[in-house]
Amino acid sequence: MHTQVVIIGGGPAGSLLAQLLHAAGIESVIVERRSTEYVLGRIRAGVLEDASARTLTAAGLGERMAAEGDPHDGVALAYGDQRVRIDFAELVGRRVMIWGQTEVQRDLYDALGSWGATLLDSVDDVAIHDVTGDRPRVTFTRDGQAEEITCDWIAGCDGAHGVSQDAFPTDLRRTYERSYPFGWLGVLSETPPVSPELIYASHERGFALCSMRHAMLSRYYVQCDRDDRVEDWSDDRFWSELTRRLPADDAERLQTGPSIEKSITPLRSFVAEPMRHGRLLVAGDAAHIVPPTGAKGLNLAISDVVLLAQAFVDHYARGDDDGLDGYSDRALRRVWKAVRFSWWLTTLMHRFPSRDDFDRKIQLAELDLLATSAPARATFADNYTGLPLDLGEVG
Ligand code: RFL
Ligand code: PHB
Repeated sequence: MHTQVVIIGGGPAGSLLAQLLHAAGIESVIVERRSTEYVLGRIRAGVLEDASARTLTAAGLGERMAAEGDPHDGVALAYGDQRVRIDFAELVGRRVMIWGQTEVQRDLYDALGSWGATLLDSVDDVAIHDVTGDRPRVTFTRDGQAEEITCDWIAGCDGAHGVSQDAFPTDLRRTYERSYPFGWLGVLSETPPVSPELIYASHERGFALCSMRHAMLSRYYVQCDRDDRVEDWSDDRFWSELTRRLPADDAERLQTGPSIEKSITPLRSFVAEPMRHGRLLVAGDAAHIVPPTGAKGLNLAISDVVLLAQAFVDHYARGDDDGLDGYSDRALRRVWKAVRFSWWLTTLMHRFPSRDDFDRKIQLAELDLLATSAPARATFADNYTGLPLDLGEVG
């Protein structure tokens, strides 16, 4: 088989790329390690930046989001019994959209299905070959059969545990990493959200986040030890810990119920540079990971893909390779700003086991600065709702 672009990974980055390429008349094939059922069942991100929501709408994926998503004009930061509201609408004139990654993924797969995209799922042993030549190849096995696809380009959209990173020679690749000495325990419950807007809470016992999917589905997180297992956290322990970390009036309002999903995520910042080697270009979690505190991972996957799709369009439609040549540098400029914001917010809001009272005083001073300074809140709002892409929106 031959195609123009082989996309490794059918998560949000890979499936959005296939959708944008199709709209421009560029052929692609997606190879995905997991079953479609598994990909559609994953519970992950919940917050879309303004530009991400507009990108999805421009790509024809906005209908359900417009009807069922929930635009938010602000979030609250809580510490002790205090709350600071960051009013996005007033500070930067933008908003975010509460629309779960699970829904985004479903809309993407429905759209791909509607025009008959080639999405090969449940493949094994994916391997990348000849990226520095003119005719790269991807090999894999499917239903026990060895298969090969030749192509012009390979897009590595295979997430944090994929194979595309290994195709970069170690002497060409530089990695930057920070791991944090804690994780997040996330719970989904069929209860009304405690507050209409997200609450990020910094507490002596550790961080907590109150988020939601819709009026009867809440998503909550508490900071936990890196090595904790889900079995260590009964529902009772989870709710009691969450309650202790919220301001008293929120804690009183909190409605608890059985968890319908519970998982632990370790927190990590990671960037691998460059994002291109020969005819392989990587996007999304395959190139960078951020801790979920800033709600940036899915948004970065979308903004990488917007740049990448435009670069392919320029290449095929006009023979202009500036976009492909500049892809890595342009994407990384944006990535590093999101890495910085996610690291900063993680550092501000979490309890670090090795830190002392001085560090806590600095955190509280910074929270107080946010409470009392509109410019400090505006900087937060600018980063949280999403810095502009240095490329007009796809449309
Ligand atoms: P994905 O979603 O991991 O998709 C990669 C796909 O590649 C497949 N794959 C392979 N396929 C073929 N061959 C191989 N060898 C392969 N290896 C892997 C995988 O099966 C998968 O289908 O990466 P992508 O597309 O780059 O998307 C990135 C986002 O999923 C991720 O950044 C976000 O979920 C991060 N994230 C959040 N991002 C936000 O923007 N806002 C949020 O509010 C937010 N909250 C979160 C999050 C991530 C979390 N977890 C679970 C890490 C909250 C949590 C708890
Ligand atoms: C979520 O709703 O899952 C969520 C929201 C905000 C974050 C991270 C996760 O920063």
